[in-house]
Amino acid sequence: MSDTESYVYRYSWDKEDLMNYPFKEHYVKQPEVLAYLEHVVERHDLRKHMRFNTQMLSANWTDEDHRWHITVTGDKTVTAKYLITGLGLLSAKNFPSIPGLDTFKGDLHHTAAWPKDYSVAGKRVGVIGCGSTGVQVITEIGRHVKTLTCFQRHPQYSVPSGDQKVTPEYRAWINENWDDIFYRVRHSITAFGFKESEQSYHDASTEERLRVFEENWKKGNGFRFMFGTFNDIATDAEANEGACEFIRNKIDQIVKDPEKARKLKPHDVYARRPLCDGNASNGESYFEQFNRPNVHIVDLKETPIEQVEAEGVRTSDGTLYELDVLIFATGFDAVEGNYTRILIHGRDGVSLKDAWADSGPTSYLGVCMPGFPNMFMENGPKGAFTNQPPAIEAQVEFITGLIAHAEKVGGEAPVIEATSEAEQEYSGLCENLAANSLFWKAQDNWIFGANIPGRDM
Ligand code: NA7
Repeated sequence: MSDTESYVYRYSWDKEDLMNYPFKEHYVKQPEVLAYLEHVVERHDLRKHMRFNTQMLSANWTDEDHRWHITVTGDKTVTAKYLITGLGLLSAKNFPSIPGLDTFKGDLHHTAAWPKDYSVAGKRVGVIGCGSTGVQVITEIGRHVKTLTCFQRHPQYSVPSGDQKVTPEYRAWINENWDDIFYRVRHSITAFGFKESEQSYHDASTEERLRVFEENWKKGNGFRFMFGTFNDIATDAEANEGACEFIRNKIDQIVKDPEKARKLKPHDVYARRPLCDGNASNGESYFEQFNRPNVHIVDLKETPIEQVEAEGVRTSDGTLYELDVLIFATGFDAVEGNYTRILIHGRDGVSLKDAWADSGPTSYLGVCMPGFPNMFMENGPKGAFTNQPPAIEAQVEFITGLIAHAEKVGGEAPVIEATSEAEQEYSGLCENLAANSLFWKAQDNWIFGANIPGRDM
């Protein structure tokens, strides 16, 4: 399930399609996301531009002809004036290396490559990871499985999504307001389509704080809870702790077993990820799952996984959790993982990996990199931390504008390249913004690519 409301998880540039294309719930699920993308491809006759089962192996810029020389699988080469990468921020799976994993006799799956039609019904299931996907999986399968053991590294601040069926009145309201909706998206910080709060937590009374948190808990959505309640939850430690305390109280109220509630309650800063959970299919929340006698929580800080064995997972206290299925909801090798895997060499044969070796993954506007002329990254490092489709649209507009200009004034072999000064100035801005936020304080945060062991951010 996308954690963005359906009406702003789509393209804004086809108004007719916005008016007519159906969506049945407030949050789109994977099959609907795929169906929508396929629909857009058909509608705009895009398939003729696509090559499937074609992996880019390397790309080399040559100054002699101002071209990218790209090798793809099947021993083919492609020469291009411009190279635009759409490698995604989150697409290289993170599979933590756990001793004995290959000895496991049961089924092993990653949530990012879920086998269609695979059923967990009646099985003994283990889930490692409880980030955005983990909480959704746990919420969805708890009622179907024989046992569900959730292996948790950090407890999470998860709020309800507020998912529900789309009523005709709701859809009519959206259709009447598309222009305003996308104006608000484009003129907001997070691009989620809700009004971001302009009020400081410090300017509200205790009663008002509670009222605002409660109101937003009921409306649902993790980003709304973080950015729609008060304007300093992500930047001010006291405001942040106010939100944390509210969520911890909710966990205490929801989870009946005090030992499970203790393990589920986070005490660190609310800045790892603004999670939300629960979908329209059953209306239940993540925390409610732990009231089921078959759903267990294992705190990996107290009892780390020692090894995987043929029958299941053994933790440091000697317990063997017997499992038929082990699900990795462990996320992605985020941010630059996709880039450094592919051999992209810019000017003078310097690879992206080497260009980022000292500075860490960087860019100008999340799009361009000095030394890599005529290469543009969709969602590159230091891109926007927002609802992604509008951010991608803004990047596409920027890139196509640059190319159109270069084609007009650049002659036969135009070169577009960010300067090092621009990249450094932009990087400095990003680092200052991040330093003034609390996101740095959450350990092992994928937002900074710090969820992968050995990654020095
Ligand atoms: P996330 O949000 O990165 O979550 C991955 C989860 O896996 C998270 O709970 C991690 O723990 C956990 N994890 C990662 N490595 C380990 C190891 N080695 N042991 C135990 N647990 C581990 O990925 P998702 O796929 O859920 O979502 C990605 C984004 O998609 C999401 O943020 C939204 O923006 C959309 P942690 O909590 O970090 O301690």
